Amino acid sequence: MEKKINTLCIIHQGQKVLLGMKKRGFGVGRWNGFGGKLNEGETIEQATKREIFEEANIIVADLEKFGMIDFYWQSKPDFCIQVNIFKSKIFEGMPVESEEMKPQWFNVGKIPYDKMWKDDIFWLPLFLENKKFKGKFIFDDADNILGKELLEVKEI
Ligand code: 6U4
Repeated sequence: MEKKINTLCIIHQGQKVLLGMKKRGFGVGRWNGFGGKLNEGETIEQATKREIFEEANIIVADLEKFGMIDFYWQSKPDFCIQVNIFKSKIFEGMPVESEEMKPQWFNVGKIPYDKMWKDDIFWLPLFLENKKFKGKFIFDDADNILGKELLEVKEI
């Protein structure tokens, strides 16, 4: 089994969240948190901070892990992406558009779920209620959900 470790960070301040429109590569055209793969020798937290700085030009001061989800595709049974989902409430700097992401604030009541990964509508409401979760989603080749497991947990 080839398991790729990935990070995802969403800034959550009261009634608003900072998302980014992915401009290239994997997940292009979708609103998402900021994140990506780990560089060699990095911890998951270090990669999370580096990615949000590269993608939105902000430095996060706090990181709390809220979720861990394994994503599988039916046509690639030996491949999995593990996404480690973090919340940050405090950051330095002003979000700036990068080559990879266009940042935008959204009200928690107006999350653009129809232009996001199809799993987000299941776990993002938990995240917004400060609930922690673990799960697994299986997609077809068009990224439609074929199977899901999602559990609220006390600690990740
Ligand atoms: P490059 O292009 O090599 O810099 P990198 O930024 O390291 O890539 P990338 O773009 O592959 O990584 O990261 C994918 C991002 O998408 C990560 O933040 C995790 C996130 N992601 C992957 N599957 C997801 C899913 N099903 N739902 C979701 N986010 C997902 O909300």
